[in-house]
Amino acid sequence: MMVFFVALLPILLVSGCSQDEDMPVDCSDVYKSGQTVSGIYSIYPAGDFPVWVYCQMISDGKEEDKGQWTVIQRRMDGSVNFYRPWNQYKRGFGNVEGEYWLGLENMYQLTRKNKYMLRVDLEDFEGRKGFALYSSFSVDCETDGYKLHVSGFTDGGAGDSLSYHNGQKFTTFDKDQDLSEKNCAKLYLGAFWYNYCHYANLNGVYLWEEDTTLLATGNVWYTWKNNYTVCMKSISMKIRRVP
Ligand SMILES: [Ca+2]
Repeated sequence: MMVFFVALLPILLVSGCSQDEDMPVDCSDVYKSGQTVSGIYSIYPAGDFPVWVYCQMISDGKEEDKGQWTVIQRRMDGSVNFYRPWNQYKRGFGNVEGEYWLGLENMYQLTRKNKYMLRVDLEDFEGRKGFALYSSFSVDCETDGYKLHVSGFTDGGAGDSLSYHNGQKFTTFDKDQDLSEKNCAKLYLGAFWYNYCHYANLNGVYLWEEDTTLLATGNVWYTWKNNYTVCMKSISMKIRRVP
């Protein structure tokens, strides 16, 4: 089975590094080029080298979901360890066929040039689904800590666990940029735009059942269950360019 990794080394760039005008920046471009089936495609967030990404092209028919989503984070089976250092959250890691993180630098490169909306899709272990939609999503550059900007919440049943993280820098266990006197990534075994510390811990530990041993260390989204012990079976964070 072919395995695609996020942020592979540049695929042999020929003659200089000039950007081809037709290189897709994101999954919207891929879609407009005629690739309308969900799957793995290469995009060029910074214009110079390709990054593998999962494109969810299919719309659910509702106004808030026109498809053409660029998936920036995905959990589905616990196969990838998300407790990782800064450099890996910066560059991206995992397997685009399954669980992965697109990388903060790619998120910054995408959202600096165009406007994006964000949708967070969640599913629990009972098969219930919910989502949260944000009309605006962007990430600042590394020197600004990859600070998160998110606004324009619409409830898809999961409630709003992300607005609390708006304006926060990204924290990993080896880079503390949160507001707690401790390191929230170490406390909650994840990596996120922690505040003091979280309502959402989407990069937290993948747990197969409700676990109260270590409170709030799972991949929780507090406002859905009003509970820090119910973990998610699957998560996808995905963005789509808006005019
Ligand atoms: Ca801290």
